[in-house]
Amino acid sequence: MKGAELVVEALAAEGVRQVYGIPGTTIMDVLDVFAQQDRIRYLSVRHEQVAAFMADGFSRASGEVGVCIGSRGPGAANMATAIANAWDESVPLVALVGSVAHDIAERDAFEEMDLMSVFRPITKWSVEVPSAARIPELVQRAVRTARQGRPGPVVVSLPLSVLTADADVSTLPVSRAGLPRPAAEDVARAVQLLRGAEAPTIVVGGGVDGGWDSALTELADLTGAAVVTTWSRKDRFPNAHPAFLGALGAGALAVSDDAVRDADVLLALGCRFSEFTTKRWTLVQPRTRIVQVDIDVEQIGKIHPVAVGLHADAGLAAADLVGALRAGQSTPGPTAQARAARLDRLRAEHAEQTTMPGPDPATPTGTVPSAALTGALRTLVESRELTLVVDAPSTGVWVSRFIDVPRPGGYVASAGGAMAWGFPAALGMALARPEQRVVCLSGDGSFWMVAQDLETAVRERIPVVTVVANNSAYGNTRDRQRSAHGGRYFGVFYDNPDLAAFARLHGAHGERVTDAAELLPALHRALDSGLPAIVDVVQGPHEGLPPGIRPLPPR
Ligand SMILES: Cc1ncc(C[n+]2csc(CCOP(=O)(O)OP(=O)(O)O)c2C)c(N)n1
Ligand SMILES: [Mg+2]
Repeated sequence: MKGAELVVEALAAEGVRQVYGIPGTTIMDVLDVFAQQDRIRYLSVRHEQVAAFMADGFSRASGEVGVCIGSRGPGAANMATAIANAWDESVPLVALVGSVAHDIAERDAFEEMDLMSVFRPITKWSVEVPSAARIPELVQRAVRTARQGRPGPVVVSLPLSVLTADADVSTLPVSRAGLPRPAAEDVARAVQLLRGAEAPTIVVGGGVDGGWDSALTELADLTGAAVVTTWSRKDRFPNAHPAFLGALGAGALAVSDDAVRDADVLLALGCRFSEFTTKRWTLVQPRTRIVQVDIDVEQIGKIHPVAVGLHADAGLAAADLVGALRAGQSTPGPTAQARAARLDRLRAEHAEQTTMPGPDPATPTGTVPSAALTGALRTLVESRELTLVVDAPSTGVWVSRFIDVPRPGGYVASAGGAMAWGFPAALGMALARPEQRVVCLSGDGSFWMVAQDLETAVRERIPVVTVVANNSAYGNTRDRQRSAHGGRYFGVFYDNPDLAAFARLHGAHGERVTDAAELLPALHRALDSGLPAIVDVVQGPHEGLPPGIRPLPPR
């Protein structure tokens, strides 16, 4: 077989169903093979960054590895932001990138780039395939590496000379390793600490999957712990559970932070104690004894010294902790009473802090305040089964505080920080699970970084509804000028065209909303259209500030 055929065979052998990409000289042989088969659906997009973000979304929604492809040099480099974001967020994806033929390498050939040096610092693994005969081994290993252990992105560089060469090899049997269980003695030590805790708190992180496994809630019930999630991971624990106190990180409720600050024992499940989650590493107190569970042993004790480390998959560790807690003695009465009293107090504070404030009376007429946007989205997710994808708009803080995730898979947010992740990731999620409706909330600044791919959504019939919080501003950074530069606004405001008209121009459904009362009906119409849709939510230029914060007058 030719190298290009082996690439497609290797992907198919690993169960890859879809690949997103943009053509270029160095990968045309692979495209030619895609054209002649129907096991893998190839979708052509309009920017390589979008291809990689779509692969990210596909991966998050399917639990499989997302795959994207781009040509050498600039095509590959265009994927870098999305790959770095996947690296930050432990998302398994494989990016295939073309590169110059071996026989002309190291001469500054056209678009030649040292791709390994570009990608190594932002991937779990980057590899250049040296010969056609090694394609099955290295491409299949790329898929396995992306998925196994702590997941992450892998870049595979495919020189043109390798893709056009012949090799007499076939694909390899698929091999998978099971997930690691914690050592029994570590579980016993953890249980001993948890049994004696008067103020236990569980921090649920991205290492916990979004299936709301009953072991998690049982763990909360058996330990009497308060439960919070890390930043952007509010979907990892049933929000209606009585121990649940919200997500940490940007815009966290005071009570979520307090539950960590006052903990005597902290059980961290698949959490890397990131800068935002920990308020720049000030939240966890030195006296708190930590039980840390992580699939990546390097994470254990990296930020905070731990009393007990469990090197394990978070779900299996939760199940084993539940088993050991059930089998052991029960917690002494006075300790159990102290926990219950603490949880009652925290719950009361939580109820108070999650009451949404009314719209700011200073909201300019003809615009929609964040409170109304959040309220409409809340009603929508409560009344229709859909996935709400939240990009990086300032309104993300409102969503995190005031919208409870109603069901597993009901909410997906990015913690990597890259603007523009939302719309393409939502496309990948809808492709992974066509039966699931997907609504993306994006900022206008973020949406415009990837808006050209509305054409892809229409052409490929991907009916994602994108709600654009249109404040004609880089709101998040405008807020920095408010808080740190005395309201000297510079480089943060711009003008937008009518986004509903932009949508209709593409054959998508468009709604433009200038009055809060119109929003919910517009959202329903957009979903019912069955088309890709944009809901342009017109906001004032200072909209998106966290609840209770007022803009400063411009200087
Ligand atoms: C790719 C990228 N560029 C720049 C930034 C810095 N940044 C963070 S938020 C933000 C503004 C976001 O504006 P918008 O999407 O309109 O959302 P808003 O805050 O206005 O709701 C910027 C520029 C970033 N996070 N990612
Ligand atoms: Mg904006």
